[in-house]
This record gives sequence, C-alpha cells and structure tokens, in this order.
Amino acid sequence: MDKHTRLKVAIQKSGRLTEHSLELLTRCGLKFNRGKDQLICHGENMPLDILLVRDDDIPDLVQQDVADLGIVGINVIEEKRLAFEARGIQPLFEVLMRLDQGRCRLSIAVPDDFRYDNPQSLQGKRIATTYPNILGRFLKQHNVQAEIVTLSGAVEIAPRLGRADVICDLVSSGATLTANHLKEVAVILESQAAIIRTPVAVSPEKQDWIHRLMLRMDGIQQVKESKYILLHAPRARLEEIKRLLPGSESPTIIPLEGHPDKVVVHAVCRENVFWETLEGLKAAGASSMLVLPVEKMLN
Ligand code: PRT
Ligand code: ZN
Repeated sequence: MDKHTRLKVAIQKSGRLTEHSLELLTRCGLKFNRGKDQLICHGENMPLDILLVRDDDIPDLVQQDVADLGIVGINVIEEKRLAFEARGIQPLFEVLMRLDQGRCRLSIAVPDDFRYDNPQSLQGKRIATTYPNILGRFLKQHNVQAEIVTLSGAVEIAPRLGRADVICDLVSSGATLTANHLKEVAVILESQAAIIRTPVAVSPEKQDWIHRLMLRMDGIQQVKESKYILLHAPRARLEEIKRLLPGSESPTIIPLEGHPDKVVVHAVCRENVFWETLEGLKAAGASSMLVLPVEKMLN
C-alpha cells in the first residue's frame, strides 16, 4: 500500500549535492528529521520519503522503480544511460528538470607540455577517466582511436603515475588541474544537477505529488534572483521606466491618488536589481523605490 502512495526521492547521502538537495526539498515545504547515518528520512508533512544513497546508485534506483525521483548530476545520468544502452538495456529514467546547482564540466585535460590542437591530438593516447562511456562517445564522434583507462577515482594523478597520457575528468574551478600541472583543452559535457523520474506510470496520488513538487521547484528556481520592485513614476515617462526594469514582463500600473500625472509601478524583476538600475530609474523620474526579495512564486 505504502509503495503506491508515498513518493521516494533518492538524493546523495554525503557529497557536493547533499545540502542543496535537502535545501531544495525543505523549500518545497517538506519537514523531516535527519538522523545520523539514516538511509531513509520520513517526510512528516507530505507523503514523501528521502532515500540517502551514493550518487552513482541514483539512476539505478530509479531504473529499478525503488525510487520515483532522483536528484543527480547530468554527468552521472549520461554515463549510466550510455552504459545501459551499451548492454542492450533500455534506460528507464528521464530528466524532468535541470537545477541551478552542481554545475561543472567533463573535460579533457593534458599535461602542461602536451601539445593539443584538436581531438585528433588524442590519437593513440591513453586517457584516464571515471566516465568511459561519455568519453567513448566523444572519441567515436571525432573518429579518434585511443585507449580508455577506466579508474574509480584520483584520475588527476594518473599521468604522473604513468598510467595514462591525458585525463578526462570533472572540472569546476580548475584548481585541481592546475595543482596537478594539467590544462583543460576540450569540454565534452556541460553538467549540472537534475531531477530524474521513472517514465513508468505511477499511482494517481503519486503523480499528483510529482506534479506539485515540480511546480514548486520551478517556482523556487525562478525566484532565486527575482526581486519585487515598487516605485512611483511620472506617467509621461512610463515607457522609458518600463524599459529600465531588468527582466520584468508586464508590470502592474496603478494610479496614484491625488497625483494625476503619476502612477505606481509594481513589477517582478527576474534578475537582481542593482544600485545602478535604481540610479537609472531615478534619473528617469522614478521616486519612492522599494526593492523586496521574492520568497515564493507559483505560475
Ligand atoms: O560518494 P558519492 O559517490 O555519492 O560521491 P562522489 O564523490 O562521486 O561525488 P561528489 O560529491 O564529489 O560530486 C557529486 C556531483 O557533484 C558530481 O557527480 C557532479 O555532478 C557535481 N560536481 C560539481 C562535481 C564537481 N562540481 C567537481 N568539481 N563533482 C566532482 N568535482 C571534482 C572533480 O572530480 C575534481 O576532482 O572536484 C575536482 C575538481 O574541482 P576544481 O574546482 O578543482 O576544478
Ligand atoms: Zn559517486
């Protein structure tokens, strides 16, 4: 009975995506108690439980219908998808939404003194990676024959140990590469966290909760930078003022009691509002400006 009514969401137990994933669920309104070393967190106010697992296991859990949803990097999703396809298994997970967290790229990096002009420079080389399938696809697309050395970690030290000539690894700031005398030469996949779900039909109760969660998450992503701005504007310069409002679609215009030449403008700006913007608005005749953070948005 429970399996058909309570949503199971798999997230990373401990790592770069853990805090973001828990924060996202909290902002969706979920209350839960996270005990130490707990593998399942019971949602107290929603029919939703969190499974805390290794990130690499998340696509498999969704594939096996143990979890209905998962939050995991596109890098892991793509690698798993290609691995399943290579084994003739149809991947049963699809990306519902990309999230604004966990951004990184899967790149080819070479020792500082290695001359790289284009993918052909990799011909005949040994490439160390934990992403053999994504790398294999890249090499195939560029018609390059190279040896893929699959490692489970510490890829960046493989060239120094003589295990490989170059590497293919995740990069965010680039500091790890620099520290290991490597340089990034080609990006083969742009990644960020995403929500995956099983395309297998779920019960109507679960489907309803998935839909509600997606709308809430979409709202959370939208309000991240958004600001609510209120100001008084001379009616004659309204068009100019509207143009100056960053990323706002259709502001609400209200007459200002006792001032026929003025209006009140309410707008949601999808981008941050900086002092320079306010100064520009002031120069265009706006006054009594108020900028507020937006907490929730539902479209
Ligand atoms: O234990 P578990 O298997 O769950 O964790 P994990 O060690 O496999 O994953 P974790 O926590 O390191 O990363 C989880 C996810 O975060 C990854 O799958 C990516 O989607 C995303 N992510 C974002 C990153 C990075 N940025 C990142 N920089 N994952 C790993 N790195 C590593 C990279 O491998 C390299 O060693 O950080 C190093 C490079 O960082 P810079 O900043 O020096 O370039
Ligand atoms: Zn992992």
